[in-house]
Amino acid sequence: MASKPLKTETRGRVAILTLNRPEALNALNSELMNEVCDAVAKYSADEKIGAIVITGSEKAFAAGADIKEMQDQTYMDVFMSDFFARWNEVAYARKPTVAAVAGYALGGGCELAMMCDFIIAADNAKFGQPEITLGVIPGMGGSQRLTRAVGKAKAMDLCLTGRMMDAEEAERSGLVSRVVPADELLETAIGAAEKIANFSLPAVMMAKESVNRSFEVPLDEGLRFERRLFHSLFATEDQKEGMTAFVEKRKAGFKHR
Ligand code: CO8
Repeated sequence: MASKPLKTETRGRVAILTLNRPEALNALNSELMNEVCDAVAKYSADEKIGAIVITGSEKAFAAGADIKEMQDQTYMDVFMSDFFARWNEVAYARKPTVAAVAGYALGGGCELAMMCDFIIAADNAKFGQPEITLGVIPGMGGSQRLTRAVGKAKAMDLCLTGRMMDAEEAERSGLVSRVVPADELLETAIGAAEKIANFSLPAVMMAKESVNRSFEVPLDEGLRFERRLFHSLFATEDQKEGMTAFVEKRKAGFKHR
């Protein structure tokens, strides 16, 4: 029996989704998309889970959308099925998501990582949007999220030449939040997720929503949105607990986790 293309496990309040198609360097096919999106929906709705880590193998986070699945598709096929639109569900997850990237994160793999709230990279990670070498362009956000993350010059360079950038360049460019040795990647990502998962969940979700909002609206609207969310958190017990714990010089015990 073929092994499952996605492995899922939980550690405390963290769900870990591991892309598992080693024979294809975790190329993203429709089955894997559905499994990842189902898992993200399931764990987002699970009150015992406070954060989700998405990872791959040491050789590849994901080497792109599955070229063999796409090869013979026609315009009508991809248009009528709105091919791969479902991946957006990862970007719209309300619970925080962390991408732990080792090895190749190319094409759809880079785009999936960018749908997560932030990326922690192993020192062997390689990012790129090589679609141009296949006669197409990025289709899951590569020309949009990458440009917002690294700016026009670098995004154009990557999308037009199809070259890869290593972890050091990715961190320098603002695509990844941290680079760690490959053998520490998963523990670092789970540690970050665990930390997030133990804060007040409404505050975490609002922080995520507010940062994401900055990409959608003018500054003044974004500032107003942030301020209103900030005000609303004073309706939570966790605001009282967090501030009282600080004043009493003890660790906060958040209730809404
Ligand atoms: N799709 C399918 N199979 C793949 C893919 C892929 N993206 N990448 C690797 N594989 C397979 C190979 O075919 C090979 O299988 P087999 O042994 O059966 O031939 C196996 O994985 C191992 O790969 P290699 O032998 O090539 O391994 P190397 O270590 O020599 O090379 C590379 C690694 C450099 C990563 C190389 O595999 C490569 O270039 N892969 C393709 C990278 C790429 O072009 N990715 C972009 C794909 S297009 C895309 O992602 C578009 C997304 C947007 C879609 C949204 C639509 C709306």
